[in-house]
Amino acid sequence: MKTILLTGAGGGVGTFMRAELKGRYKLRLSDRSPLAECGPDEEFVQADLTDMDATRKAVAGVDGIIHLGGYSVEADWDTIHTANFIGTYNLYEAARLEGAKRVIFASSNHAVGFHERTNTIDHTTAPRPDSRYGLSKAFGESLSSLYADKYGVESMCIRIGNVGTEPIDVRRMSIWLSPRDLAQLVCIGLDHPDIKYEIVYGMSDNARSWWDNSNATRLGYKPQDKSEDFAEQILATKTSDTGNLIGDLKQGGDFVTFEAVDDPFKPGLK
Ligand code: 15L
Repeated sequence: MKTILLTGAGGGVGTFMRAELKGRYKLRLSDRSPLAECGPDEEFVQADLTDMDATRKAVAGVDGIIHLGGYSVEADWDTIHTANFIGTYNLYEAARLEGAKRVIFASSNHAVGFHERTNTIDHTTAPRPDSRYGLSKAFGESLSSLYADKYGVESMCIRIGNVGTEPIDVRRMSIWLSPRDLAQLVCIGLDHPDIKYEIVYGMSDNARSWWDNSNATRLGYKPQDKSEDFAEQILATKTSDTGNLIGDLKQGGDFVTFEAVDDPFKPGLK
């Protein structure tokens, strides 16, 4: 069994991944705070990814890394810079120094959130971040590309939509990702023999998607869950997600308008 480091193991998505990947890999869990307990084939290494020595110790001897650690929504610059820019840089640098071959980078839909929902975008679409958080994910994608080209650290960047047991609103019907479909993508990223640097979208089989996920399909991804199964219940209660025109128009929803909208028709937002 491969030994895989899971950063951000104590978070919501990390908790889903522990359950989904059980028995498939030996998991080395890391987080800033201690975890309650480890299961069979799990070990815990406490690490703050802003501390390079601690990060190297967490990475030493693993075959691959699932990098979920960091701040997962919009925040002030200091928070995003520390957790997502410095943390992700240290992680990649530790992977290079310790010889970890493959990294799964949890990118986000917010790296491309300024695209309109009517635009179908794919893995070749350049970032169009909707927030400092989205910018940090675009940075992570570029960092992955640099480390693949220059140092041979291979990466799959997953532009994750919204992970949960079911989609929670109209926008999430387009970007929903079930835990087992995320696990399938992660396993492809870790085990596919021919990955150097890839971008895929982290979504289930969503009929209302605005993403062309043919790159994931090419790599063997066959999502098992469909957001349409929840359509009736969601559409019965919700039509707008954000309560404003621009947020409902853009893929990133209210990350786009957060801090930006006094006047939703501001030219910069169009
Ligand atoms: C993300 O990237 C966030 O980590 C998550 O908390 C959600 O806000 C999600 O995007 C989303 O767009 O729904």
